[in-house]
Amino acid sequence: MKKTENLRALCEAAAARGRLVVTGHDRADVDSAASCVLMQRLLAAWGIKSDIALCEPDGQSRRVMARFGVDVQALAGETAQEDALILVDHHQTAHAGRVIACIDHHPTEVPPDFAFVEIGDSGACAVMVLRLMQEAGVPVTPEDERLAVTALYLDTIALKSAKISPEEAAWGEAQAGRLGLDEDWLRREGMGLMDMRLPARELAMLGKKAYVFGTKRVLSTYVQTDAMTEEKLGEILAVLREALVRERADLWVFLWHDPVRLRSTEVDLTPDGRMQTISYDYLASRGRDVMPRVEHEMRKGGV
Ligand SMILES: [Mn+2]
Repeated sequence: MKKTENLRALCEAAAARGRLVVTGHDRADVDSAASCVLMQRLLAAWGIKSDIALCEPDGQSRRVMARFGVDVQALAGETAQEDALILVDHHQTAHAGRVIACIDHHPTEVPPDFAFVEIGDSGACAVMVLRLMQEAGVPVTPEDERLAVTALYLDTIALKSAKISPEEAAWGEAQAGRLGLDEDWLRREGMGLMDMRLPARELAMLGKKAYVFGTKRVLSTYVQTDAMTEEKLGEILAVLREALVRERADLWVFLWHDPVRLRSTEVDLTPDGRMQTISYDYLASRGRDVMPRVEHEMRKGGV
């Protein structure tokens, strides 16, 4: 059976039995929100009813999705034990429900065992969902394409992250032009430079994600800035050391990306007070470059 027919059959069966919910990762970003919206449009084109449940959508997703007429706050919600879930933009969940499918772009050594699993290498999950719509032969509007291309810019630090291939970056730029997207705005939003006058306790918690690798729990946050100082970094690390112990994690991976100088720095903190710093002479991708190495180390039992 064709891949999309398999997905359709699974979703039809699940929706006939109860609620079908599409959900992105916690602290949903633009890519998660856009992936949910496009997935719901694919399901609707198939005549399948679904709900979207976003967990704690971030400020950028609220701001950006509003431009597409989507109120992400209205899509915020919880899942229940009896729900059937489609995970987009992630493949591990701590939320209630039975996962029937996942579409994601975060590589892992141990792919999940759901009825439908697609883990690809696009710079944005929303682009993967757009491709599914095209493969399924359902109508794709320029607005759907604009949404996917916007997610691509914002999930790849304006097409500069190592997680996007040169071919896809060129494709994204060409599509932005063809679709009449405001590229200056995309670049600014994509770089997402943070105001470093914000308190360290806020800067330390941006883009927070939790990972489970075997028995180990890893937390990670990052900031995009061209103005990190020794002093600010010291304050941020102090906040993280406390949070690491409080949240009983085995490792905290903090990254700061400098989209202007095209560099990333990773600081790994462990509960025993040790710290490891890794410098990248490019914009490293958390999902593509950093977490696969961390996953490998954690599953081996070391840090
Ligand atoms: Mn993503």
